[in-house]
Amino acid sequence: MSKVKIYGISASNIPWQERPEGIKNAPVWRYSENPVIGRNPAKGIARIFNSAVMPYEGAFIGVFRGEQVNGIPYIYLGRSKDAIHWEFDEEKIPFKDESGNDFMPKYAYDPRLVKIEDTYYIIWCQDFYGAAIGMAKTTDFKTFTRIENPFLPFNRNAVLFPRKVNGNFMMLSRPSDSGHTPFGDIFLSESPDMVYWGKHRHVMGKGEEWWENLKIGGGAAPIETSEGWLLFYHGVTGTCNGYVYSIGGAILDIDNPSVVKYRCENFLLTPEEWYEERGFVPNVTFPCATMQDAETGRIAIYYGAADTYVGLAFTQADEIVDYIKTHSVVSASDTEIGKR
Ligand code: BMA
Repeated sequence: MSKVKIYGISASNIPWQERPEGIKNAPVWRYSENPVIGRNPAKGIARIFNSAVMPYEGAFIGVFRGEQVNGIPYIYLGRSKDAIHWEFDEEKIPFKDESGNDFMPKYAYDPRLVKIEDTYYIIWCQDFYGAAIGMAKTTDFKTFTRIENPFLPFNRNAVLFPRKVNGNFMMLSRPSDSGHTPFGDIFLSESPDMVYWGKHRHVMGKGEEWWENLKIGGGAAPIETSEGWLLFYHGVTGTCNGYVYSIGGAILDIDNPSVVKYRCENFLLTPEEWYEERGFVPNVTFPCATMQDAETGRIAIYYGAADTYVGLAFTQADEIVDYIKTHSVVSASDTEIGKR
């Protein structure tokens, strides 16, 4: 029984492996059979990475960033009985506009999947006269209706909260540039209706610590816990050989999520394995989803590896919350409400 309580969607059949002996740093360990999705996973798709999954009807469903063999990314639906072996639809997700007409983005990448009340939302990055956030909703994973783009370009890494807070939908995002964005902080926006977004607040900036000293971005949808919103995000540093993407952790205030209560000064996971260090873009670990089990506190983290593979890692709510709190360093810009 986990001491830290987890609220929201929970499933006891998520993948799990016990913590191996000998972990010296953060209590996060990789699935021994990683990567769970390898190269050329489906016809016409060269690589799947940076993808989001969730429990669905006793099994699992996911939205996957599929890099087509022409190099253009799109989002594909996948299903699995065990959340490890996946089958992908051959066709891209057929997005429609609100009148039911085809409405496909020019490209789409880094999808997140979040259930709020009875609706599943997919949030991704796409062209809107520049890189920006696209959104769609579905209730049955058959019909996918695009909704208004929430923000102006340039913006990436949008992550919805799994419930309304103070009566409004909440979304994290990371304003960016049109290229590889050598800067970036996480902001929070809210909306009464998923159309109009405002009350923008700064949540947290790139870190003091070297592993996240270039930019940060939201990762998995925040997990509601008795300690606050547990957020797995990515932090980036620039080296003479390019960017390195690690996974970080923070806990946001439950009623005012622009306020950071705890922020771990250490990365939770950083590229170390061959599938993280070697691929289309080396040295990338990029979380897009977690699944959790409230009873045991088990958390499964899904992350893109080297823009080529999907990796799976595990942690446990009590341990990760304790680690983040024990190693927390917050700055004034983290703990303030984020309004100037
Ligand atoms: C970011 C995004 C991610 C990608 C990362 C590393 O800007 O485009 O999709 O994983 O770069 O290439």
